Amino acid sequence: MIRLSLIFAILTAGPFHPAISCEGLEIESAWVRQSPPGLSVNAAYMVLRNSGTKHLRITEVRSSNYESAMFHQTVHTEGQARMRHIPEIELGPGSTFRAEPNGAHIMLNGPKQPIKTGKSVALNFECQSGNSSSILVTVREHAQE
Ligand SMILES: [Cu+2]
Repeated sequence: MIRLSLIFAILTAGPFHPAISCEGLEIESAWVRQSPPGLSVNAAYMVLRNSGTKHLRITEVRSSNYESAMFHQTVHTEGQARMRHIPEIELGPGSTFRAEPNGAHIMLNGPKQPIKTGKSVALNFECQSGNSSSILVTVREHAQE
């Protein structure tokens, strides 16, 4: 119960109140990294956790601020960093998926408006259950401590 109330406190601390409706899905530490000028992609990072008792599958991610969005995994092969598309995120009960710099991320392609530090980006996660969870994520230069 302590953990749940803590998460509630974090979610309600910001100016926006995210509506979370994928059963059991908790989203923490979400941020979008500001890209260097001229680059038309951004990466979003966060921790996705299944706090429920059922298997959770995220089948799609979208953003109304971008032409397209998808889960990516950075893979290092032969001294090169490549990005691989992750079609689905599977979360068993109690398990966590971390999207962090140099690892997994949500690739956001083709911003519809200029994306600047301090702005909010909308992300929508669709789950296999047919429900979806929406959050607003702030654009930052670095992860928040
Ligand atoms: Cu990517």
